[in-house]
Amino acid sequence: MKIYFCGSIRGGRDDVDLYRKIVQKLQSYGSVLTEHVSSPELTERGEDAAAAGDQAIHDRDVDWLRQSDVIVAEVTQPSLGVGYELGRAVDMKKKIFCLFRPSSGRALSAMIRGAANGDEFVVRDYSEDEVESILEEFFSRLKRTSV
Ligand code: 6K6
Repeated sequence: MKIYFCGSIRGGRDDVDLYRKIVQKLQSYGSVLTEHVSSPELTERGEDAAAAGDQAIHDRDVDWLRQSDVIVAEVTQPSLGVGYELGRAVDMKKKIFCLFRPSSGRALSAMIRGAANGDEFVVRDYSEDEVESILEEFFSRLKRTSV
């Protein structure tokens, strides 16, 4: 299974340790195309971004989105890029799982929460200590419904 993980980069790297934990868990279910999103070396400013070029990053990421079987997004830290990826993924009719932490004190965008339909697009409120069990639950349901 190919998994596309979305997390904030230029939107802010406050949750990078959590992204790492999520990506590690996701790797037990398949290959994570966007492992770099969880890298502590990747900062908001991203010197390597200049080397690759934004257009190359965009085109590669959209191509990976197309290839992926499932999208998992940590959406607590608002990010234009994550919102864009989710919009493109909806259009591609991908299976999407969004994770949001209400303990952040933030309110999730209506364009994300309002897109949830309990089937292809799932939004789950959670706390950090539940992250592994929530992913287990999601992937076991995914396996049941895709066989
Ligand atoms: C690195 C540091 C700053 O900018 C970069 C560029 N590098 C990126 N490399 C790979 N994927 C990226 C990059 N920038 C954004 N993305 C994609 O958009 C990722 O898949 C993330 O899920 C999302 C983050 O968007 P922003 O708007 O928070 O950067």
